[in-house]
Amino acid sequence: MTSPERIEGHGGELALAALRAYGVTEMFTLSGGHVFPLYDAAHKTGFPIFDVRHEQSAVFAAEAVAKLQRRPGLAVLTAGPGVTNGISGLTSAYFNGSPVLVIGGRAPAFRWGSGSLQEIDHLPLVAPVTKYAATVGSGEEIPGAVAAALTAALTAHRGPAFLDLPLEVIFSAADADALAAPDVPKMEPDPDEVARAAQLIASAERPVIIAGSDVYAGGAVAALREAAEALHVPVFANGMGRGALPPEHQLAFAKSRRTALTGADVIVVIGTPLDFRLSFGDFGGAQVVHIVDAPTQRASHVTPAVSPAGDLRLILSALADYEGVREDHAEWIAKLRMAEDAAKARDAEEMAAETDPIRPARVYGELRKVLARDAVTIGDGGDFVSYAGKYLEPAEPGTWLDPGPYGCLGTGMGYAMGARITYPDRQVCVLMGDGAAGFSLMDAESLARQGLPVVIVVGNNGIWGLEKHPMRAMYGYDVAADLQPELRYDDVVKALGGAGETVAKASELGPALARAFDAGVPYVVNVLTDPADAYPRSSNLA
Ligand SMILES: Cc1ncc(C[n+]2csc(CCOP(=O)(O)OP(=O)(O)O)c2C)c(N)n1
Ligand SMILES: [Mg+2]
Repeated sequence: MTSPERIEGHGGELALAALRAYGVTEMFTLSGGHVFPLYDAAHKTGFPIFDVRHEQSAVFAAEAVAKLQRRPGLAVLTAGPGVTNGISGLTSAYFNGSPVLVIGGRAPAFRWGSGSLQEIDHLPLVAPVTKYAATVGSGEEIPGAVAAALTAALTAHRGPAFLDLPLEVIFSAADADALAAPDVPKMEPDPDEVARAAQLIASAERPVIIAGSDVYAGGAVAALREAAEALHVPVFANGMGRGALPPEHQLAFAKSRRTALTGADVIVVIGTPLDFRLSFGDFGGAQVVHIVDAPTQRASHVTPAVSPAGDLRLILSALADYEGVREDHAEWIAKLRMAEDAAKARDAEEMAAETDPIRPARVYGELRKVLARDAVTIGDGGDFVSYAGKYLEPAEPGTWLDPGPYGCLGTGMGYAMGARITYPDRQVCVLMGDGAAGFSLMDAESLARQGLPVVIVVGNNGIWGLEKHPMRAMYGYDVAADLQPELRYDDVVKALGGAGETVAKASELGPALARAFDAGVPYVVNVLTDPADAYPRSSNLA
């Protein structure tokens, strides 16, 4: 019997009831006996289970729903190797501030040390890459442990959490207090710091905003727009912040970043770290305002002029309400617009270029013609994905998924699964290097078997391009950088229950993409691209 206040059942049932209370609506998993009770609980109550061929895909899928839907994503992994295979996914979620919960099975506690199958203490392995990690000691502690893990995961700065349930805890019956809906604390910023930031931005001559993933994660997209409009500041974006301002907005910029960062006198970085993607926060003479969603996110390697910390919506709304004197920055905005338009014209030429072999730019030129405004695009690869970042222009926030600063290859199929489940009716398109394909393409089987169609455009240059070109530049030769040329990744996916085709001529790209989006199954457009083409970058190490 289960009352609204008390809940009875085996450990899997107690856990699932608590997870539901926190808004978890599906699990991603790969089978293992240690976690059967969670499947039993799900099966009996119609809770969706999606299964994969490698645990990393389960965690990446959980991360995708967490990133896109801004609620917890759940991966259930079996004891030992199931959990260790999920660690790159957990680490990516840690770097990305994604509220992912991994529940692991665990060898029985009562005979710990006797050599049970897959007996290993997961906590020391996952502790450095989670916000919360614990072993649940008894059935009645399960709801409280789920609440603690998910509250930690959902509290800014967000991030992953881990729980493992020893065999006897997950299989035994118990009763426990049922959970109410979560109460996630919001941090109020220091008003003086916010006022100082507003004043700096308003009185700057050439300010720039760079908005990152936490702006989307914190539900602060509308507040960002209001702040930018109120203070007349051009906006660039990275990660999930891309598309925060629609591309046609007069303050939305993407391609004039270098002009902006070298010319600005105040650079406002919001909801993203001052890491390698942003010159480690050192922009020459410009003053930096770093707005973060928690004090832990303040940089320790540079000292910004001011760094307000707290709920981003509150901070950005306060900036929008600033009542002091402000510059209109019109000249600066006009200058950036000129640079932006010139860069756009160059890009348009590259995206239309008729070359043989095909250059990646053309792939994106053709893709842009068929992508809907709300399409979800996912990057998993090296140079091919750098080009995606350059040429694709997300029009809505929360539609672009890249691996983030951890830069882990292999997110593709897991992210695609999470995106397809989030948006059953939208286009979902993975841009995948041929090297990256090796990490997760087997999970095209999981997508095909579970009726989850996605389009996979493989940039097939036959090399680990982002490594081969830099190695040649550095040493004059390269090793361990070649792949089989012209490999038929489309045939691989056909064999796995999907479909696809290989494209060698630019003129064939458009029709192939149209077929792919109509296919209704996982579909590979395997594009043979020019191996000589290298993405131009200032630092070639990745
Ligand atoms: C898990 C993992 N292993 C290795 C790397 C190093 N790495 C970064 S980019 C890259 C090459 C990717 O090649 P491919 O996916 O074919 O894309 P291309 O650069 O050829 O377009 C490698 C090996 C990484 N980022 N992640
Ligand atoms: Mg490649």
